[in-house]
Amino acid sequence: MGQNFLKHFRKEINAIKIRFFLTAARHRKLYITTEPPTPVGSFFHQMLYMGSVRSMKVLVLTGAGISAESGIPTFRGVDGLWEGHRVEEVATPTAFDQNPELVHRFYNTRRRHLLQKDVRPNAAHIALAEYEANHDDDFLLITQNVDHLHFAAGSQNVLPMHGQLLEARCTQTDKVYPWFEDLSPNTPDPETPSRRGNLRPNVVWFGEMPYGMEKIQQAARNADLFLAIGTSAVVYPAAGIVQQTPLNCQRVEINLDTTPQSKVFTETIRGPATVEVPKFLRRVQESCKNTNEH
Ligand code: BJW
Repeated sequence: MGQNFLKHFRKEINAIKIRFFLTAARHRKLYITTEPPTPVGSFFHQMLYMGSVRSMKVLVLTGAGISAESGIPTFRGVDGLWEGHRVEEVATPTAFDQNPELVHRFYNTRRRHLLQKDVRPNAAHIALAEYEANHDDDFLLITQNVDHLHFAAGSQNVLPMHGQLLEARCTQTDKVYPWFEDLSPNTPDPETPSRRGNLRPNVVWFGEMPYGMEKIQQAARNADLFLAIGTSAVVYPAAGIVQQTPLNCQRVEINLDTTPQSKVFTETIRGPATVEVPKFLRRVQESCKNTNEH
C-alpha cells in the first residue's frame, strides 16, 4: 500500500510540474509566475515563485530501443551479436583499418535492411514528430540511432549524434554523400572515380567524437524536460547527458528495463516505446489543456 501511495504521489507531483512547464509554453513561451510555492515546495516551484522568466525547452534522447519495434535489432539485447561479434569489436577505427571488408559487411547488411519497405517509423517515432509539430516548445531530438526513422516520421529538429548509415563520408576530405548502396574497399570516389577506397559509413565509432557535442551540452544545461527513450545508458557521452540537465529539469526515462542511469531520473516508465511514448506525450498534452482551462 505504502509503495502504491508513493508511486501515485510521485506521479501527481510530476503532473503538476509538467502543467507548470506547459503554461510557460502557451503564454507566448514566456511566463512570470506570481503564485506562492505549492505545498510540494520543490526547487522547481521555488524557482517559479522567485519570478523566473523561462521558456519551455524539451530535450529528447533516443536509442536503439525506440526502433526495435520497427524491426531493427538493438545492440545489447539477447540477439545483440552480429556474426558472433559485439558492436564494440566492429564499430572502431582500428577494426576498420585492420579488416575493412568485415566492417563494410556489417554496415552493408544493416543498410540493406534499413532500405526494406517494412522498416518504417513506429508509433513512438510518430508521436515525437507530432508533438514537435503541435507545440511551440523549443524542441531538440538527439538520436544515437543511425537509422532514418525519426526523419521518416517527420521530426524536424533532429541531431543524429552517432551519424547516419544512409550516408558515406570521404576519409580524405570529410565530405558526406547520401548513400544507399553497399560500400567496399574498392568503391570509387563519387567525384574522382579513379580514387578508390576512401569512403566509409558516416557513423561514429568508439574513440571518435560524436556529432553536435556543443549543441547537446548547451541543450542539456537548459532543458526543462528531458526524455530518454530506449537507450541502455552505457555508451558515453550520450549516457551522461542526463547528468548535465539542471536540478529543476523533469527527467523521464522510458525503457523496458532499468539502466545504470535510472536513479538520476525523476520518473522511470517501464514498457515498450510504442505504447509508453505516445501515452506519456498525451499526458503532457492533457496537463497542458487542463492548465489552459484554469
Ligand atoms: C526498449 C525496447 C522497446 C529495447 N521499448 N525500450 C569509460 C568510461 C566512460 C566512457 C568511456 C570509457 N571507455 C571508453 C569510453 C568512451 C566510449 C564509451 O562510452 N564506451 C563504453 C562502452 C564504456 N565512447 C566513445 O568512444 C564515444 N566517443 C567519445 O567518447 O569521444 C570522446 C569524447 C570525450 C568527451 C566528450 C565527448 C566525447 C563514441 C561512441 C560511439 C558509439 N557508437 C555506436 C555505433 C554507431 C554506429 C552503428 O550504429 O554501428 O553507437 S556503439 C552503439 O551503442 C551505437 C549506439 O548508438 C550506442 C548506444 O546503444 P543504445 O542505443 O543504448 O542501444 P542498446 O542496444 O545498448 O540498448 C537498447 C535499450 O533499449 C535497452 O536498454 C533496452 O532495454 C531498451 N529497449 N527494446 C523501450 N521496445
